[in-house]
This record gives sequence, structure tokens and C-alpha cells, in this order.
Amino acid sequence: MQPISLILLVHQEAGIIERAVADFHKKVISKIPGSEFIVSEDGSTDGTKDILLRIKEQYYLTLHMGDKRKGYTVAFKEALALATKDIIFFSDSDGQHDPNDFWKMYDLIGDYDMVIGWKKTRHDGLARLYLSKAFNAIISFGFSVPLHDSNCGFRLMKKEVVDFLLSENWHLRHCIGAELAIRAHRRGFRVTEVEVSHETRRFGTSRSLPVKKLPLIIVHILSGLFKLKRDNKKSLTHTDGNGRFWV
Ligand SMILES: Nc1nc2c(ncn2[C@@H]2O[C@H](COP(=O)(O)OP(=O)(O)OP(=O)(O)O)[C@@H](O)[C@H]2O)c(=O)[nH]1
Ligand SMILES: [Mg+2]
Repeated sequence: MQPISLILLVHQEAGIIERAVADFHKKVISKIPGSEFIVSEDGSTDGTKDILLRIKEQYYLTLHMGDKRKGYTVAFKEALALATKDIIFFSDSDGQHDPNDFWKMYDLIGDYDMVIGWKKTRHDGLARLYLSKAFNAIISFGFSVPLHDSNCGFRLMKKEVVDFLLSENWHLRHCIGAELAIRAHRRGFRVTEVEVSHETRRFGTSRSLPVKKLPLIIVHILSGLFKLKRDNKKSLTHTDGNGRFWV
């Protein structure tokens, strides 16, 4: 078995983080010798930091912590840069995913470079479900990446893809998972999806789409997608140094 780097992103998860770490350790890390367990936390004020420091040695954690909240995308990029193994597994740490689903992905990584979770039966509010459907339709038609859940926070990637992604500038602060899928696909990496289970968030409140900020978030996503599309055109455009170009 090839060892993996398992990454959990954490912000304000005092109610669930110990259970989540124990679960991922028992069901994944302890079964693949030589693997590493990276936890990237920042800005928590609810006791999450103390819990992580207490369980660090018990679960052999590589802790990456910061006092100020960095936001999901920055935290994600920094955590990916810490991974040293050839296969990198990433999951949200809010207890909504089942670590056992990792094995479906691991079975596929010989044939694919990125395996993304598809929360087919999703436990989120109605508004979020519709927004997600619309978003994935845009990704599918606009970028020819026909995934049902392109932004899923549960995925397996080869280090080669991650190294490529880390070398690029990212635009979609609110949907970085989808952007990574698009960039990998565009570069010719093999991207696929696999159905995973999804539980209701039991601890803490849902934070990812605050109603008040929704209009701004949508504008930001659309402008990010536009930039991504433009990058795409640029990368498909060749120039000969004399101002002539072809596509
Ligand atoms: N390190 C770090 N982790 C974060 C940050 N924001 C969110 N996370 C973690 O990223 C994961 C996903 O964030 P969530 O807010 O749960 O996003 P979501 O799953 O789309 O939405 P809800 O579960 O409905 O809130 C969780 O495990 C969070 O703890 C951040 O700024 N820094
Ligand atoms: Mg969540």
C-alpha cells in the first residue's frame, strides 16, 4: 500500500474535532503504514487549539496552527504544501464525511490523478442544494468538467497534480475545490468522481453560505469563473513572439 498524507482543515470545530481525528486515524491512517496526518488549524477561539495540542502525540499529528483566521483557500494551499507523500487525501473536519469512503477513492487512484467525492444524498438546506446544482451545471457546461459535486471537500489527489496546482494562481475563494478540478482537468490530468455519504452538521453552525453575504459571494464566484475562463483562453493561445497568435 502506498502511504498517504491525510489533511484536515479546521476552524472552530471544538465539538467534533477529537472524534474526527480519532475516526480518520482508526479507519485510514492506522491501516496504511508510513502515512502522515496533517491538521491545519487557524483562528479558532472555541477551544479547538487546546484539543489539538492535547491529542497531537496520541495520533502523531503534524500540526500547522495560526492565531488569525486565514480562510479556507489560504489554509488549504498551505496545508497542501506541507504534504510529503505521493498520494494526498483531503477532508473537511466537521464530521459530515465518513472516513471509510476513503477506500473507494484509494481503489481508483491507480487509474486517476484526482478522485472527488460526490455527495449524492446531501444533508444541506434547500437553498444550498439548488445553488450547488446551478454551480455544477455552470462548471459542467462552461469548462467541460461534468462533475456533480466539483467543490466537494473530500478528495484524493496524486502529489504530481498537487505540485502543479500549487504553482498556479487561484481565483475562486469560495469554491476552491471546483477550481482545482478545472485546472487539473485542463492540464490533462485524469479527474473522476465517486459517490460518498454525507451527514448533517451536528456541531457548530453552517458557515459556508451566510445569507447576508450571499449576493457578494455570488458576484465573487462569477467574476472568479470569468477569470478562470480567460486563463483558459490564454493557455490555449500560442504566440510566436511577433504579435501573431493562434488558438
Ligand atoms: N484552517 C481553516 N479551516 C477552515 C477555515 N474555514 C473553514 N475551515 C474548515 O473547513 C471545513 C469546511 O468548512 P465549512 O465551514 O464546514 O464548510 P461547509 O462544509 O461547506 O459548510 P457547513 O458545514 O455547512 O458549514 C471545516 O472542517 C472547517 O473547520 C479556515 O479559515 N481555516
Ligand atoms: Mg461542512
